[in-house]
Amino acid sequence: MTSLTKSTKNFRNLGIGEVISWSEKNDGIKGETSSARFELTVFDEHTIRVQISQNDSFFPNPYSTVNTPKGVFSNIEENDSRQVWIKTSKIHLCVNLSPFFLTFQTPKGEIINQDDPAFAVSWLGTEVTNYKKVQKNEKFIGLGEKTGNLDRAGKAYTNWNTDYFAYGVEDDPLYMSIPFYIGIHNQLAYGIFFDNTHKSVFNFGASNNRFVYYSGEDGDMDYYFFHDDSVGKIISAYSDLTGKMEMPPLWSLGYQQCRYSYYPDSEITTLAQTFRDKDMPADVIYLDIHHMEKYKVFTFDGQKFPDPKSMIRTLKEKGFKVVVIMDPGIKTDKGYLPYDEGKEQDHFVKYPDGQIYEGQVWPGWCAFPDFTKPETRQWWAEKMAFYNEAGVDGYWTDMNEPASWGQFTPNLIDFNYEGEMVSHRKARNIYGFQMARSAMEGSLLQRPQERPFVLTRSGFSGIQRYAAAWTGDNVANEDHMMAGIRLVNSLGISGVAFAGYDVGGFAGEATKSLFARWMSIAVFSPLFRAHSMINSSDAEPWAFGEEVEEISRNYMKLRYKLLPTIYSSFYQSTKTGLPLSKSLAIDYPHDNKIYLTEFQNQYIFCDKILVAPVKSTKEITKVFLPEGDWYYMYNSQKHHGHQIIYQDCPLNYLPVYIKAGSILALQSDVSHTGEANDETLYLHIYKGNDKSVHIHYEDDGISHDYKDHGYFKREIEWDSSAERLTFKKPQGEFQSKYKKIKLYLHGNQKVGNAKIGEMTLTPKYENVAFLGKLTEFDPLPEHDHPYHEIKAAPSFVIEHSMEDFSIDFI
Ligand code: NBV
Repeated sequence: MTSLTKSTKNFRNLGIGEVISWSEKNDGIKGETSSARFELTVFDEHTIRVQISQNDSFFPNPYSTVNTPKGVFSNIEENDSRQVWIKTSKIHLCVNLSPFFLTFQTPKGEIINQDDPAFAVSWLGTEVTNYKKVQKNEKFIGLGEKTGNLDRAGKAYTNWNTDYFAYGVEDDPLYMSIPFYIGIHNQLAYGIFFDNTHKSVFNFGASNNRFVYYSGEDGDMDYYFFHDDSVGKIISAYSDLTGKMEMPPLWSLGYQQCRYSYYPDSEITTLAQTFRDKDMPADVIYLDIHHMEKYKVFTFDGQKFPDPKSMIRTLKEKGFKVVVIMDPGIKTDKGYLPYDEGKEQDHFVKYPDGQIYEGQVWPGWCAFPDFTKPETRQWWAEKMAFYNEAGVDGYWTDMNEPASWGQFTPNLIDFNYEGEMVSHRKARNIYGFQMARSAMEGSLLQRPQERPFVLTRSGFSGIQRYAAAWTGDNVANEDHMMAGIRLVNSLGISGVAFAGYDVGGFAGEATKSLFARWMSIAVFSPLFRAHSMINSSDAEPWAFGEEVEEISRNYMKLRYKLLPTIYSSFYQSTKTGLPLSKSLAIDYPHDNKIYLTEFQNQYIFCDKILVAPVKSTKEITKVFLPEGDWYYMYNSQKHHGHQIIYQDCPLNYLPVYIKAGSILALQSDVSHTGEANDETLYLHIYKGNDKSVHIHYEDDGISHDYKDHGYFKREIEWDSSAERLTFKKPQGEFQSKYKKIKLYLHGNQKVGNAKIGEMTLTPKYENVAFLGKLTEFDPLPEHDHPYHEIKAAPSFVIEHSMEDFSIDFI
């Protein structure tokens, strides 16, 4: 092949020009123009990769993707109009040859997405951009941890991982980059993942009315185009490509308490005991940077923590797990083993002349391990033996953008990048991802029998394979509370199902009401962790007075009751890649209302719980109920969907609705996930219109046995019109924790008896409350309280039989 003329000379910047030649290759076509080469590869029916380069070969991009082309059938032919068509069962891609530009269509011929024909893919110097036409009323969602509205139209965003203390709710960029978005228009949806780790820009129509575009500062145009018939399927296709999370340890779904920083050891054991004394369920306590001696990673401060092992043992006896922070910066102190070793074994990033790069962080001047180098990840993983020996259970990778004082790492620093040797320009966005990977591998190395839990601040597409994410240093105010929900939902659209925000706000001081509301909302967040900053007032759930304590307790208990549903949903997510917190844009993408600022924060948790977050200052709010019927959770009042309702929202009742036709699985109160429940599974059955299936999933919550039949999985089918509930035979070899099932029927269902084969059961009528007892703090009158409980719900108790059986409500 002749060497290509770089289009840097092409000051008019008009695409890559005419296709000179093309040919078929495995799973697609390849070809060249006068200035670039291209390859179009069919990954599967709904995924096509587009690679365009000015170089002789494409960059490998080794980090984000885990999938290779599946070899599906596609039809390829050239027509008389100088167009090559690549057709799968889902996508018809038209490659215009003169000049080169792409049009993605449905098999019916509807345009899903099209390059701006004039510019298509163009270079400006080293910067490569793909310009796309905007379709009528097109919405743009996703892009991971990005602030702003659910619909990103009219805004532009930069991907450049940034340590941003107390960011504003419109600020950009933050800590993590996920160059994947979904476009929605004309009853269609598609996804685009731009696999390029350089600084990139996504412009969804800011400052122009001609196109949207995405650019990388350097590298190839390498993107994946996804199309299927629902937004959910597009997210699944994206997560087939970039990977899915594995089952996290059950304890990580409990309540997590963090603080910058708890010390000394006695403060931590008292903290743990206080949760138990106050009857507030909790599972995790974090050790932030003050656990270290002079902030040196892999050390304990001998004064504050003279005997970490026994402190951690005490915490474990109380049912707590311990997660420790790890910052990447290694203090450049001679005699400090990690520094000496790192230097000697060549683990630190360097200037191109071979001098180790130093930047300042907490410990003072630091060297930075090159997590893009396999040997360095392995070295770090081995170093984690230090924490493992102390009994630490999980790892928290902070400051891994990487952060340093001044926030301006020089671009010429070299990184290994799996042997490619690249500069900071290409490596920065991947650094935190690879640190989290190393932490996860370290956890597996140290405790091969246990599932790792890693929480990361920085990351890139694919991070979900290694870690949960949290949204960094938020601020204790109402807008931040709402913005955090959108960040988590946007991460969910972008493949990161396990995410959360600092409940109560990291910076600043939460008001009483803000803290209470935030706690109630975060019960419905995949990661439920409160955190706050040094030199701020206490921010534990009992630190805001008795009323907030009661609200927090009630909601924390609700979280634990809901764990059977939440855990089953995590399991589903490991299979589908779909988030636990689903923005309404996933299931109702073509309903314009859901994008309105007043409704854009609403989401569906675990596929059945509609959460309508509201600021703590509001006592009444508008809620948009999407199509279908919905039951207000606290009293099972039924509302028809596709309407806006007005909802009272006193501080102790967050607006939450259950989707008609759902089955909600609850357990009895427990004080932590390691505590045994009462062995009854409480199934709340909501009347709907058709059939629905609930998958109940259990395993031991900690080991990898679930990968090898060590699970209990049972489909429960609810046929609302026939009033028949069918328990399919369980699968797997794990023994269920439940001996009995108690069924509650909601929605004025015909309540006579229930029949299981020949056996007839008569209902008991019970009042059911999802939240704790009514007390003086409930602002609403005790008599005829509109919300507190479901009156006289019919209930039945049955044995948890291991066979197939059905119950008919007659
Ligand atoms: O380690 C201290 C904090 C941590 O608590 C926080 O969660 C991180 O986002 N860390 C940032 C460093 C300094 C924050 C001002």
